[in-house]
Amino acid sequence: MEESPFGCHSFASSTVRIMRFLSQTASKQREDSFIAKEDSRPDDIVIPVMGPTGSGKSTFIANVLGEDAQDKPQTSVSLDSCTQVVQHYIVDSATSDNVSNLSGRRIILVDTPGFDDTGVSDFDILRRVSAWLENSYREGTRVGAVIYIYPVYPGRYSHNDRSNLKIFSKLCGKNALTRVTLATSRWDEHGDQDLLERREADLQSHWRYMLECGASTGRLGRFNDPDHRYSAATLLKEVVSKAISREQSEGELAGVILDLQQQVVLQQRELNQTGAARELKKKLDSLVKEYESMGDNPVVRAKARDVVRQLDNLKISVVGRLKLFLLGN
Ligand SMILES: Nc1nc2c(ncn2[C@@H]2O[C@H](COP(=O)(O)OP(=O)(O)O)[C@@H](O)[C@H]2O)c(=O)[nH]1
Ligand SMILES: [Mg+2]
Repeated sequence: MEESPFGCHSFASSTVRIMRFLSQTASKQREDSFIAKEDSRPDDIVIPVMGPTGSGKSTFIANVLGEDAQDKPQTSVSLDSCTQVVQHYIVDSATSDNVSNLSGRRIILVDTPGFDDTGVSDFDILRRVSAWLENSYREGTRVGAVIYIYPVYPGRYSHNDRSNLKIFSKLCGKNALTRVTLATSRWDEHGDQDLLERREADLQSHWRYMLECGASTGRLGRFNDPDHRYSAATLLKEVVSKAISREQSEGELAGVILDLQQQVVLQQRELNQTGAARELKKKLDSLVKEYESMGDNPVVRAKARDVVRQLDNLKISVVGRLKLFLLGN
């Protein structure tokens, strides 16, 4: 049999290889996707949606887009995430039945993979988000608002949750926090509203710094309840109207430059020299300590190896350290 360009002999294995090659190419393209200048409008309101895996980011975007949308994000049915690339979805409020009255402007919702993903390392996630923000910035896109989704449903607010929020906060930077909405999801999942409200108050005490710096809060449920209190469209309208009033008070359409964009594009820092990456390094350092205290077994060893690999990626060079010292955080 003639050898195929992919160097394999059987049709079945060459098909598998071609598929794998195509999917790698596709995921590379998607990973590096951004809003090209010719596709963007100066008054687009760009909103990255972030938060832990499984918190409901893709569900929120899918609900905004509506059932009939042809292109919408996949949501996960297990703890494994579906969203491993950064991808944007356009909501045209002039034509959408779901979200009318948004001044007829286009809203661009950016779905992102969350940290603590089962299949992708935190470092890779930060790299992907950073690449998206960097490329979009270079194409002239400015962020109008940022939504961080976290489940309200009772559970311990862990050290990891705290670390992830710190990475997020550093990624935005203090000046951008007035554009941030910290939204709790899963308000439909528990009958006891008082309990959920106590849980929300507890979460807000963990988020105090960001709230004191001007971040807002919001609520989400899976279903569009009859009075739309927790619907995706209601949250989006709140976020967009805040972004528009901020534009009006600042007198221009341009959104905000996130600290990560400032550091990577304007200060030309390597990713590992950014504030967000330094926060990630702290998280990984404390994970290594945790694994050390768990004793030796194959699972812990595999996890520790993965974390050490990420720390290797984050190694800050001597030049980098000097730059950080001179530039501050
Ligand atoms: N009950 C309920 N389930 C939700 C809500 N938001 C998301 N989910 C479910 O949680 C799972 C993870 O949601 P997904 O949007 O994929 O999370 P992501 O990883 O943040 O994108 C899916 O099974 C969703 O149906 C919510 O507000 N209420
Ligand atoms: Mg998702």
